[in-house]
Amino acid sequence: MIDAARQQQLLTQGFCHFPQVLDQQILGELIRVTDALLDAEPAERHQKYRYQGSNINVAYQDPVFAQLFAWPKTLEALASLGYRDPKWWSGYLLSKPPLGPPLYWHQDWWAWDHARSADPHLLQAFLMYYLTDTTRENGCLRVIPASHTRRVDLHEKLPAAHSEETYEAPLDSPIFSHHAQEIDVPVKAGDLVVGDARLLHAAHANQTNQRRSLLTLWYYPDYENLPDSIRAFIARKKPLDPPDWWEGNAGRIVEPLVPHYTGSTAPVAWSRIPGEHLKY
Ligand SMILES: O=C(O)CCC(=O)C(=O)O
Repeated sequence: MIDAARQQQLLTQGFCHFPQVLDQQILGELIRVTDALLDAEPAERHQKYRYQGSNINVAYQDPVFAQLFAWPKTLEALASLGYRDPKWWSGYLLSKPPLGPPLYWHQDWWAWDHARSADPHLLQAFLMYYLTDTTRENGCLRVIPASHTRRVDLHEKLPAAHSEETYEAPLDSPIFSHHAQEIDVPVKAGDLVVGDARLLHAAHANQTNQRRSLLTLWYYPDYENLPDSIRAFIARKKPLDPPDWWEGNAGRIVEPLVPHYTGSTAPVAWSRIPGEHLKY
C-alpha cells in the first residue's frame, strides 16, 4: 500500500524517515563489521576524509552487506513510496570519530546537464542507516528541505561534492555555514532515512567521545523510467558485479538489484554542479 504522507514528504521536501527498519541482529552485525573496517583504515585516509569521517566503499567485504542491500523491510519501505523495482548504484561507510569535524553542505546528483534534473520525481535516492542514535551533539544529519528541486543561495557557493576543494576547505568556509532554512534530522540506530540525491545536506560535528557511523546506500528507485542516456551511464559502471571469490548466496540476493542497459544510446556526461535546470 502506498504511504501517501511519506511519499509527499519525499517529493516535496526531498527526504523522509522510516523508524526501526533494521533489527537488533543485523544492526549488531553491521556495527561489528564496520567497526573492524574503520579500525583498519590508514591514518592518511582518515585525514583526507576527515569531514566525512571515512569514505569506505562497501560491497563484498562481508556477506552482511548483501543482506543489507536487499533488506526486505527496506524494499517494503521503497514499495510504500511507489518504487517496486529499485536498482543499485553504490554504498559507503561514512563515520565520525570522537570529536570529528562537521560535514560540508553538498548534494550528490551527477547528471545536472540533463533536463530531467529538474524533474519533480525522484531520480536517485540515498538510503541512510545510522548505526547509533544521532543528535545534534554527536553529528546528526542536517538538510535544507526542498533544495532538491529549488535553487537556494547556498548553491552558488558550493564546489562539486566530494571534490579536492571540499576536502581541503577550511572550517570557516561557507560550505560549513548555518543556513536559515536548515533543519536537523536526528534518528535512532536502525532507522532509515530516504532522500533525494539532489537535496542539500550536511552533518554537525561530533562533540562526543563515541564514534558515529552510518551506511549510505545509493539506489535508482525507478530505474526503468530513467532516460536511456542515464541508464547507459549507470549500467556501464557495472554496479554490484560480484567477484568470483564471493561465496554463498549473497550474489543471488543482490541479483534483482543489478541495473542493466542493452540500448545503444551514449551515456550522459557526468556533471556534479547544478546548472540551468535548477531554478530559484
Ligand atoms: O555524515 C552524515 O551524516 C552524512 C554523510 C554524507 O552525506 C556524505 O558523506 O556524503
